Amino acid sequence: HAFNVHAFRAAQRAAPLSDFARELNAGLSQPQRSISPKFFYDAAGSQLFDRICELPEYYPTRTEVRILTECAPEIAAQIGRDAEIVEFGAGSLTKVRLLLDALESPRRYVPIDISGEHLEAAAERLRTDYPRLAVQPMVADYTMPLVLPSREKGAGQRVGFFPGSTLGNFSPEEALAFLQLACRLLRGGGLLMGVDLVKDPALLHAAYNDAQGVTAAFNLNLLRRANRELATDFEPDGFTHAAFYNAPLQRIEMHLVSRRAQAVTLDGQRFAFDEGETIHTENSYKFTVDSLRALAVEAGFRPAAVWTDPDRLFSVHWLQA
Ligand code: AVJ
Repeated sequence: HAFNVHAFRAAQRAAPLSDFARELNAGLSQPQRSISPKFFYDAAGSQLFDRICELPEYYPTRTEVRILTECAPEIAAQIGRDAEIVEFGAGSLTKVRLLLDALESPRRYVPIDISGEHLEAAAERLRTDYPRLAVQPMVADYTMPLVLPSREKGAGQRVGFFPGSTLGNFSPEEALAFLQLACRLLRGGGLLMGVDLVKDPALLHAAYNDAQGVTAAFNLNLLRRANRELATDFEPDGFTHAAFYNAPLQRIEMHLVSRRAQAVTLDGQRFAFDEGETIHTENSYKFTVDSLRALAVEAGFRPAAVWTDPDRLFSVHWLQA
């Protein structure tokens, strides 16, 4: 176990320049400025995201939870007994409980996350609630090749779990690359993945432009985080939230729009913004059941079952590896 939470934290403390500083600098230097959505999730951002999941307009979380709950017996039948679950990008480890509750004698659970901060505490709570389950968190970047603990003797299928439509944050090329890696890792087992579906753009628009402004606060938190961690001097009211559906590319785009001509300093470097110039902060791709299954085939999977809600807002796929 070369990668463990404590070693990672020690390495983080020693890091001279954070990933955030480096990527923000690179992102602000491009003609279309951008920053990866992975930086949304500091403590404040994670809290705002939890509030997004409760919003009346934000249907994905509650719809996926409903599908996982209602279809759990069918999902469990596909997976079988003594399974080993590997979750890609595990946050608070709540959705996996729906799966664990439905499975017969799940053996091992390996939540993989780039941030070890809350992983060990969440793992400990899970150990308390599932005393027969071996919970083995890994701090790693799951978009890079990684080595899983070797399979236990007599274990059932190795099953990847990738809920929340996180796949939608990847470009089509990145999504294919991730699925290819996952397919290799899960050979002989499968991937259980939740993805958001293409739908009426008005519903999509509402989900990312909520009336209470929580999504706006989530987006703007990136600038507050930069001010907190990197001592940048973004003015809190200098930017506004923008989110729209890019129909040809089947994705929601989120941006931060400069309200006026202004300049920001990062690491002694000055970045000038025109009025209306944007920082692209997120893509959230939407899929059809068929487009997702075609992508999975391209990555080497055999798409098996798919579950959706009656309104076809969201989908959960069982892809055999
Ligand atoms: C966690 C990437 C699935 O795209 O819907 C929610 C993030 N951004 N509101 C999404 C998000 C704005 C979310 N994902």
